[in-house]
Amino acid sequence: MTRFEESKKKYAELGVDPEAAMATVANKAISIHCWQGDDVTGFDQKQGGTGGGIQATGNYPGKATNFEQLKADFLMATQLIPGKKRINLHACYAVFESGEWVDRDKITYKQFAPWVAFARENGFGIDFNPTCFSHPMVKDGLTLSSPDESVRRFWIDHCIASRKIAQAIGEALGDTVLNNVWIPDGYKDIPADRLGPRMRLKSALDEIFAEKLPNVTDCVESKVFGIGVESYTVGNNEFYMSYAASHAGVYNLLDNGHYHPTEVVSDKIPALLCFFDKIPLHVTRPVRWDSDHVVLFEDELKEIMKEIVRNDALDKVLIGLDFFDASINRIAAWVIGTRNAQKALLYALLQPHKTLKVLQDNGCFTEKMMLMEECKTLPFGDIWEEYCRRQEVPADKSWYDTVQTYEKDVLSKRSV
Ligand code: RNT
Ligand code: ZN
Repeated sequence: MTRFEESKKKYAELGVDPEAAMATVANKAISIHCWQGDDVTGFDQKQGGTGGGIQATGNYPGKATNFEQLKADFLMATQLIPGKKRINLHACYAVFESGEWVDRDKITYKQFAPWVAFARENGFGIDFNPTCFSHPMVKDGLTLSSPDESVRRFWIDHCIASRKIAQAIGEALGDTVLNNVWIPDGYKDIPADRLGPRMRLKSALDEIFAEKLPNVTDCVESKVFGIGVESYTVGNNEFYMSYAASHAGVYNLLDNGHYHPTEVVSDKIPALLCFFDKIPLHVTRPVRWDSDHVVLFEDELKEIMKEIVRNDALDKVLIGLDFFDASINRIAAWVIGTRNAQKALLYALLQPHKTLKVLQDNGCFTEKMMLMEECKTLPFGDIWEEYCRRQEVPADKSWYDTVQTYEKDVLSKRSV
């Protein structure tokens, strides 16, 4: 008997079917953020990069500086990751022909058709985000909540343009595209008016979402604070949760770096499942703050995936990743983080959820604790390896050799 077969028997004793688990994880798309490839720089500004409370730190050599390089790097990474993939794009990744340029309020599907061709060739889905940061029209740190009408107009037009692009991408791929609005708006120091900016944001969103678009799932992403935006965030949790709850078709995206440190997204998922038929996620790893470290195979990630699985919410929860580490090989960052998301999902699918629920409902808390702990040392690695083999990606750390070779042959030759 192979190790896999022996392990399968162990899981079967608990009523868990690894074959079904592997089939399920293989079918659940993970939306991989393109912005890990270039530290959230994009192609549309001379001075790209982060701002408004988000920061990519580090200067590991060899980052992608154009569409061709980013595509090549993304492809390299995805070849080492099992499962179904989507590519999460930001509007600043507009692809311009030489000499062509339009500002963000004027972008159209044309600048994203090359991404659609790339997605189609490789069997990826696409998700989309307006880019309301790293741009001269961010005034006093504000976009959609700005008191300056021309600033607000620019960003409303950008968000409307982004939704139209998302719709066109959806039509082209015969799919539904998630369009996520995150803005950096807030104040470093104590505001004199907390209501005004929120009322302006609310009416901006009403304008942005006015048109129904059949191939778009709209969502808004809240946040608690950012570096330089410590005292007040316009789009906080209460604001966006209420907005989503009162606007059919607009969902509340949960980024697990965007809450107070003892709050957990794993507990928010089953709360929102009582009210929403979709919950988009940004899975990240906050270290002391919203630092967007590479996702690791650790407890809260497993807990998030368990909540998705045990509540039968695989069709409702849209899993996207959001991390950007510029201090390590960026392709390895993608591979480690996304393999971990896949790994945690498979791990969650291999837990005896039904049995554990019955124990909870019958008040058998001792037995529930015992079983939960025993499950932690089941031979999960054997199932993960088998899953990778079936997906024709490296099952062990040998994927790193491929990344190292690519670094030597391709990344190290880039002049940045
Ligand atoms: C920022 C948000 C947002 C961004 C990306 C680049 O705190 O998490 O999702 O990270 O849009
Ligand atoms: Zn996010």
